[in-house]
Amino acid sequence: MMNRWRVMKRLLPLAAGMILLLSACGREDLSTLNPQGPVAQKQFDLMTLSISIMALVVVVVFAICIYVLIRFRRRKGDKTVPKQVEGNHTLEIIWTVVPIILLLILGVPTINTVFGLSKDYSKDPKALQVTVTSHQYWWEFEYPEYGIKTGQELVVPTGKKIQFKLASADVTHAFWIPSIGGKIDTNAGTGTTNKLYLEFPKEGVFRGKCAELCGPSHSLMDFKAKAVSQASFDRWVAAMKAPAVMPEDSKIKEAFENKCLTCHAVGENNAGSSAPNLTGIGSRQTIAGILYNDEKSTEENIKEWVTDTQKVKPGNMMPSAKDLDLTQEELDGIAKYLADYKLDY
Ligand SMILES: [Cu+2]
Repeated sequence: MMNRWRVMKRLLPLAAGMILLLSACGREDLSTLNPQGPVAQKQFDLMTLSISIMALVVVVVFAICIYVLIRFRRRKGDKTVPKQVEGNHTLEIIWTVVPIILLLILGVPTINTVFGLSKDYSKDPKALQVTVTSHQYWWEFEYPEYGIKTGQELVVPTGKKIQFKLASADVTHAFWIPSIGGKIDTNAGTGTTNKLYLEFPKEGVFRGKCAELCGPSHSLMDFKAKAVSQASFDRWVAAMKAPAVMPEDSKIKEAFENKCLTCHAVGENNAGSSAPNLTGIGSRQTIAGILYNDEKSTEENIKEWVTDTQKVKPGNMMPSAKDLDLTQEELDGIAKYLADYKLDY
């Protein structure tokens, strides 16, 4: 007994550590159990309903089972064969009708919700349209009504239906913001656009994930959904559409144009879309979706990322500084310029 307690005591810190780890240490919530919008709420309600029904069935079945095991067990010295029964109409009706009722209670709201959540708001003038393109391993968000594109951080106004049209540029990924709703596959190839609508009633930053194994950096394919007021969203759109801010230093500007803007884009120059649009990258919460700018400075994170992109996200398409022939001076200059490239909204 003493021994067992000692082992338990030793395991306690490990258990506590696991709980901390599983609760993601206070970063944005990745849980579907804490819904932050009506879509996630409906999905959560369905989970609650189905788990309650299942729990009820388990409790009733186990109670009957345990009762029968105890009440009708063979007692000492009892050699008689139990009475053989076959076909009890009352029982048969009960165990046919009860599951049918339970399935109806489960099925009707499920079908209702599934069809309700697949409503298409792409023709609704009050809804905001966003085109999502997934890439190994980043997310592109295009706002066709405004002619702007951004990467990794989706900015949306609160209190509006956001209608997403989703597809992939390479392999199958899946778009998922656990506390807001989802998930839905983004498929590669033409004509395989999926649709999903979400709502963000509260302002805040919500973490999104790729939910389809898509390669070595699948688990690092994070994005953010930032819900802001309509006024703030309008300011963001205006700032995104403003002329691009370029590096002041001519040498840095040249390096940035020749080595970064071949794939990336800034400001109204939306040509490059093989890599994330960098407009206002200094205002984003992370670099490369996973390097948090409140842990290290944005500048340090950009340098860490560009110095060895494969170390940060194995298998991604972004070349590292040495492949781009970036000198230390150019890297420092570009990192500083990008970190200072903030949007006011
Ligand atoms: Cu993915």
